[in-house]
Amino acid sequence: MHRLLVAALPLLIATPALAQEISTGQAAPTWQNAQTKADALQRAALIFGQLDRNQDGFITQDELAAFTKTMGDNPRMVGRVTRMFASADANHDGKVSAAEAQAQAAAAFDTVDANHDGILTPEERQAARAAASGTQPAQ
Ligand SMILES: [Ca+2]
Ligand SMILES: [Ca+2]
Repeated sequence: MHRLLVAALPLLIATPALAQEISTGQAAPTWQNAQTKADALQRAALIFGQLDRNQDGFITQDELAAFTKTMGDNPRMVGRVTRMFASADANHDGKVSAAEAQAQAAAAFDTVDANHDGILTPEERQAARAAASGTQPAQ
């Protein structure tokens, strides 16, 4: 039942503050800061290291499940993470390598960086977040 869930990788949202943002729709303070591509890749590497618990160079389904559980398995967050993992797992072997993680982070950065100036502004982040969520919490 958690086939998709366990194949998820939160390359851009794996810090608690950012996960909180995803789950609540509220911007975390760190999310407001402009970010360069180098920052994005560095953060992706750090996140990868945290998620790769056994340090084998791959984020596996079990490791991902452990992360989402830590984050409370919020359905919206899990759903977004699942989509990110699916796009990161370029060779579809069910796990994400460090290289795949870096490529995903770079691609995600370029997607959010609407004017391609190498900096993510709060406005660009907000636009990307709105586009990614698709649904707003309007009960
Ligand atoms: Ca691993
Ligand atoms: Ca892979």
